Amino acid sequence: MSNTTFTMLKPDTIRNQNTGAILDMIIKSGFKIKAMKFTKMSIDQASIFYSIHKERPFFNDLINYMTSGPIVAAILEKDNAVDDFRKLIGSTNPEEAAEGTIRRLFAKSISENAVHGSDSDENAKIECDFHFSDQEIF
Ligand code: IDP
Ligand code: MG
Repeated sequence: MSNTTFTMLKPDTIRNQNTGAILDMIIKSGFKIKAMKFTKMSIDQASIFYSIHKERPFFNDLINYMTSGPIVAAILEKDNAVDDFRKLIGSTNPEEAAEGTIRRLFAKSISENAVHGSDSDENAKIECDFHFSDQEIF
């Protein structure tokens, strides 16, 4: 069991001015910030990041959305980080997300769903390495 996960506050979160409220929930839920940046993915970067979904019908929409504006990328630390963070964000579709979860509170649709959270320890490591160099992690 790893204690690290990776998140992105997606472009809708930044556009809707929910960055502070969501970061506050994350921190108050016991996650420590190990790395953080305000950045914007290129089409090429987003295509690599989401390459696991390249055959899905929503792939092009996903890449357009994730490159439509800046994001906040962060590495988070907590015991049981991957699973606890997935619980905090809730289901992919906000209509199915549990009460009080970030997606239930802030996401508008299954596509524009406010936040990303790694789905496994293995992918958390890949995603942290994709966005951060060793010197950017504290
Ligand atoms: P996750 O973010 O909850 O892990 P994934 O299945 O890994 O969900 O999908 C990655 C992202 O692709 C979602 O967060 C969402 O932005 C988008 N997405 C997933 N399923 C759909 C869909 O059915 N229609 C449109 N967009 C989707
Ligand atoms: Mg996923």
